[in-house]
Amino acid sequence: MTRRSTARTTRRLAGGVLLFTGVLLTSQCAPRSPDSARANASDAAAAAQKVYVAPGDLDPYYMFASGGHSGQVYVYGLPSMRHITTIPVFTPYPATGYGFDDESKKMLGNLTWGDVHHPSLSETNGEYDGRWLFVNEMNGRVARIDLRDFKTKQILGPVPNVSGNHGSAFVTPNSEYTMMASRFSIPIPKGTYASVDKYATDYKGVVAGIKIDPKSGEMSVGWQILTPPFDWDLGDAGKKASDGWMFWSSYNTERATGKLEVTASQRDRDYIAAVDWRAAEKAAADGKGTMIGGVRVLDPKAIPGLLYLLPCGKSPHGVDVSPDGKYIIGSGKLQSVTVAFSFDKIQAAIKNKDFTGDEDGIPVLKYESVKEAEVPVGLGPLHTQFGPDGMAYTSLFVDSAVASWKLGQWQVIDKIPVSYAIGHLSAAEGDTVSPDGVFLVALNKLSHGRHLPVGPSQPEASQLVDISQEKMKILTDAFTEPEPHYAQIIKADKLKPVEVYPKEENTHPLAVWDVKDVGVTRQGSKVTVKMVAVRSAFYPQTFEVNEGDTVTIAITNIEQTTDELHGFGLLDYNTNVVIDPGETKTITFVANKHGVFPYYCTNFCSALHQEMQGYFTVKPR
Ligand code: RUQ
Ligand code: CUA
Repeated sequence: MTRRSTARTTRRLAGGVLLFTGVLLTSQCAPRSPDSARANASDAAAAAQKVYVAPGDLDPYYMFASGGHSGQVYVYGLPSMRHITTIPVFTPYPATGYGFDDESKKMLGNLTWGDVHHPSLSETNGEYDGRWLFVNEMNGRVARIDLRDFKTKQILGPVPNVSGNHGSAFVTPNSEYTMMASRFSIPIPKGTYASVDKYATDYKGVVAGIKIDPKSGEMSVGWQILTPPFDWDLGDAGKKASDGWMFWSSYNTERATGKLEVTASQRDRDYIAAVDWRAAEKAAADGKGTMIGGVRVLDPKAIPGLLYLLPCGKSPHGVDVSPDGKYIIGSGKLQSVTVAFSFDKIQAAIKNKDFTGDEDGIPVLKYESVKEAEVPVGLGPLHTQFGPDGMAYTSLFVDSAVASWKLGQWQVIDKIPVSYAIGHLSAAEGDTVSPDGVFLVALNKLSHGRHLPVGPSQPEASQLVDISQEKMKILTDAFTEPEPHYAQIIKADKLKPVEVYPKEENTHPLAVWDVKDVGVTRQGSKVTVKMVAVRSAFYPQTFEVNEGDTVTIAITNIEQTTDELHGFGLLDYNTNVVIDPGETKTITFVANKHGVFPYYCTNFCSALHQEMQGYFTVKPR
């Protein structure tokens, strides 16, 4: 450690970062003997080797990390932790022209922000199959990214009745559904007014199944289940033993308003909901429930067997199903234990009506009857991920650490401090029925200057942890923009992305593949420009319209060579699109300013890239 960073750390400690002082003082400020310095150096060398991917070599894993309120998804290679690309989803992104062309603009609708939380890879038999990535966002939407080309293909929503879609986008083991849940209950359908004083009675929560077409991945609204006004937090789909069930954690089962920190912390226990989604699917298919906001909404009071509540420590956050599907892990986020609920015991309790009461007619199961074990992981357990052989890893926000433990033994095996304040964690293939172990990434909320200073707005820290041995080890630090709530890590060889769009697949009605077919056509005040982009020119190089015309420019990049992208930046008209090899994109706008407007290629493509330019002229009215 350099003197400068030691001084910084000390200042910061004096400034009151007390949570982590124990760790910092022992590991960073104690005097070092020459022996321990040597040991540290060889430790560092061993760690460096584990993350080093030689030039030209490829990482064996992809990590897809949520970009939080940036609205994007970030793609990393592991173990190098190199940021490879950004997939724009809910936010315009000039780097790829996303949100500027007609097709992506239409997908975004009127919203130009989203808060992406939980990426969920499509699955077949509980294994990531490398076809699609689903991501939720808080404005009641879910998106599908096609992993064939790493592009957003569909944004569904805002889905009616769902307000604050946090408990999403968890996919079921054969990608039957991606799930949704309301974090903020409201009177439904959306648009209904009721004073906040009526929160406990007139506001409703909703948990919902979004159907996925098995061939195309196209999503459509399935069914919704009406719930009391709890705040639904996170979810996970049952698998193997518990396939067909879905679990969501909740807070504010007090149904309180005001300062929730206080008002929603009165009870010792909140709940995990256990939803029989196959029963919900059947009830909806049988025409049960009522249409609210255009969606079939099922009332669990009227349709018994859909939904049960498991008492869980106060204000739980994550809920995670073990790879064999036998255990559901969750806990109060201020507890010092995490709890394994047994799926078998849940089923037995349901059968025996082992209930302690109900919430609006929804049965509450007896804690003692469904609890398998309490594992003393440490303070502030949030999320659990899994490795092979029953290994489990729980993030501890308050302790700022990861605890490893074993299913069935319920004992902590190891604990490792992270820097700092971990939220989620993600293990290689960690949500599948056969996790890989090997690596885990701690997705920390704070970075506290473990990087070059960049002003008050600091990145988040992600740390790669070696979990191949019983003793965990931090290998490297990486930083991200806001904010990786969750990530999933998939074996790289499961993905086979295309490098160009084959010409034969381009069915765009305005595509042209030969420069002799380009040109301008007019129908009244509607002007259509068919354009070709190819090294190193646009065809046509100039075109003219009249002020007030509606102009559609369809640009086809006729390259069939890897990496040969062209951009089309049109000055003063707020337009920039990037067209991949073999792709056609359209831009439509009204030529509401007369004059001469240069356009040029924004994506460096060849030695004569700078010459790739033209003029758009608009004749005054
Ligand atoms: S949540 S840590 Cu969506 Cu855990 Cu952020
Ligand atoms: Cu085409 Cu630069």
